Amino acid sequence: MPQVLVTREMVDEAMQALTGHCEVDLYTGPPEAMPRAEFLKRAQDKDGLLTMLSERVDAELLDAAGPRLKIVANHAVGYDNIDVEECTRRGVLVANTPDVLTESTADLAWALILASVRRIAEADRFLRTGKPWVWGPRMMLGHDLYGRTLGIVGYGRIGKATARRAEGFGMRVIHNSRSGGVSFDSLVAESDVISIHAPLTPETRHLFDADTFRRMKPTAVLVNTARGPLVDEAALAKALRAGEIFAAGLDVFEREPQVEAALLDLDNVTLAPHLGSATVQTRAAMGLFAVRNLLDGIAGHRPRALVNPEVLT
Ligand code: 8YV
Repeated sequence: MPQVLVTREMVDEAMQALTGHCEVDLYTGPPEAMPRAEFLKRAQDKDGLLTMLSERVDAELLDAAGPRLKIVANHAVGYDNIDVEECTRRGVLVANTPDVLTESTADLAWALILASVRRIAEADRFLRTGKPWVWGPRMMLGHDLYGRTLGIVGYGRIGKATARRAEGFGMRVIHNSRSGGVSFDSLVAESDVISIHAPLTPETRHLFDADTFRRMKPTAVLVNTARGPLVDEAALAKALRAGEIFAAGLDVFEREPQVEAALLDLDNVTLAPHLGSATVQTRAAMGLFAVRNLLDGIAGHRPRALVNPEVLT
């Protein structure tokens, strides 16, 4: 039977789909991600790896895994944790799970947009203090969405799904991406809400830095459900504290699972622990997709979502 390593327990349907097809080495250690040394050790002699966002698959890991390895199936649409070029050079397939998480991630972007403009997390925290309060017309004012501009950075599947939802809120939408739309500078200057949906690449790292925040409207909000390092978190904390922008909603962080300490004291940021695709329906679909990719790759078939088709040619 083929040997596979699963780096974190998936939902039941997905775990059951592996049963009978391969021998599973499942990491069930403490809730943190698998320590690197453990990953290097347990990857050895596996036919396939089923990985999550923070397991780095690079030359060192591929050396440790050895020549049996046929596929790395990532339980995510993003694969910035994988050195795809190195996998390709060694004939190792890389697969991801696109499409199935598009709508749930767009929903979470909107949850953070609404929480940011209407101060939902702050309001909830306030009431839980038990402090006395009297309703007043100046209390916890947020901003309208209707008639204002949503700027989408990265106009792929999730960016488009987020844009579609804007119609219901009566917003104007602009976007910026590698293939078109308005310039990044115009988007930053014109948007009342900016939602990030671009992949993490050397070009997009710290796309949002101190200089970008200075060019945003002081009433604007920034939401990131893509990858943490697109935003300079320390600079964001400063901008939020100084009132250079109104609020932010973050589902992803620069050094996950750590959150920049300076953000934790701020009331105008809403935080979530990377929950973009965290719904019962989506996680079942993602898990089954990743398992299908893994088993196909091991059996010598073309996985449905293959990132490096060059390996097969
Ligand atoms: C994953 C994600 O749940 O798909 C992605 O790229 O960020 C999330 O949907 C996470 O990466 C776990 O691997």
